[in-house]
Amino acid sequence: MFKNVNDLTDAVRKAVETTVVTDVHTHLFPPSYDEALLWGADEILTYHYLVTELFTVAPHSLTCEKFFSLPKSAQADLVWEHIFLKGGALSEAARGVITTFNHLGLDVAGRDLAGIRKWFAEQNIDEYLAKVFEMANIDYAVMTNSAFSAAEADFWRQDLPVPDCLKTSLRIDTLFDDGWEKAVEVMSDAGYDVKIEPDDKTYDEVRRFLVDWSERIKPVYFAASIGPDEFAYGDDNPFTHVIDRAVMPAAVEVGVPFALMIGARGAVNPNLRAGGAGVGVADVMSLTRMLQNHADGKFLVTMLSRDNQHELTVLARKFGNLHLFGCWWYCNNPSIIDEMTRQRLELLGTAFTSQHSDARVLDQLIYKWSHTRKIVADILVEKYSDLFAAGWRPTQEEITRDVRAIFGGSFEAFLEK
Ligand code: HDL
Ligand code: ZN
Repeated sequence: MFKNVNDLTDAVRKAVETTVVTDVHTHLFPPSYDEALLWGADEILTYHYLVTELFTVAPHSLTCEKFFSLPKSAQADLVWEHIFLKGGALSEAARGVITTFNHLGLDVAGRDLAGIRKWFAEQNIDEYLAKVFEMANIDYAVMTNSAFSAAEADFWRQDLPVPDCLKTSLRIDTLFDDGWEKAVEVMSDAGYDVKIEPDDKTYDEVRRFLVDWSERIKPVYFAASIGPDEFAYGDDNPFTHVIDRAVMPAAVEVGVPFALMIGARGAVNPNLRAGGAGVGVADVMSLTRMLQNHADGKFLVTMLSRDNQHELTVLARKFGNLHLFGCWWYCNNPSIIDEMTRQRLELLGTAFTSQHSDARVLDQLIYKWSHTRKIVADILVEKYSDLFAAGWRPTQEEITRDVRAIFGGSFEAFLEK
């Protein structure tokens, strides 16, 4: 039993710092997947968040076309010059690079990019991957594995080694909206009897395609990113029919949740390529109808607009088959992580997953989790201090239990539900 609030808050901070996290959504790949796994100074500096920031300050003469035609190291040099040396590195994505280099023991104060690059060049990726997971204290990360990518299908056909710290998800965005025709082509080429104008047989075949892929890669969940305007469930439209007649029946058959990432407005500025998407407010009533119609299914949800968060969190109180995760993308900034985590704790207790890294570059795991742990620690110190002041006496075990819950424990309980 803690004698005073100071001992309690020290225990809370230690628990947040030392509890293992499960990273429920990333874009990482196994080292055996060739260059698909991004890592090192030039990749972390050309993360699409930083590239888009570069174009907010770069000279007009630097067009996207010119930039993307440069070698990766020259692209990184431009980001380093404009965002870090001339810009002050104050954005979350820039500060993250500094945090990562610092945690790796690299010469950040000296701004020695050449020396930093040299250090990365000396690393062995298999050992470095294990080192990064250990530094970030992550038990496993869930990858993004597209069911409609030829490279992905080729990788899984070869049965190449995948470290235990990486698990799969089945990414199915292509089934929706303007991807449908490509999805039909991929499934048809793979021997599934599907038509552009879907009939009952087509929906059954889409379901079989998803089940077959699931048997091959054993995904933790199905996943899709859906735009704010496209997320229109419940009307007599293709989106609703694919969900009702193929995706959810397959997810229930396989026994996995459907992870919906809602609100990315695609290609607002296509010139920025991966960084070109914006954000839009989506209709939470669409999700409500989906939950009402699929009580036998389970849904993991994160939304991109800050404006959607309160309504979504209240909805999570109404449906036991809905689990919220992460402060996604444009919400993955301290000011919004703080607001969202407080709101979720105050409305849901520990029945949510506080964060995911969305890491595209291996090294990012270090900063994405270091930054989040600090914010979560400050919030939990406040919440436990309020409880202590009201006479509640949490034990060390209970604090550890609660921290683990929002760092992956509740996610795993939801998967087993
Ligand atoms: O669709 C997604 O999974 C998003 O996370 C996008 O990949 C986005 O580009 C991203 O990396 N956000 O962090
Ligand atoms: Zn992502």
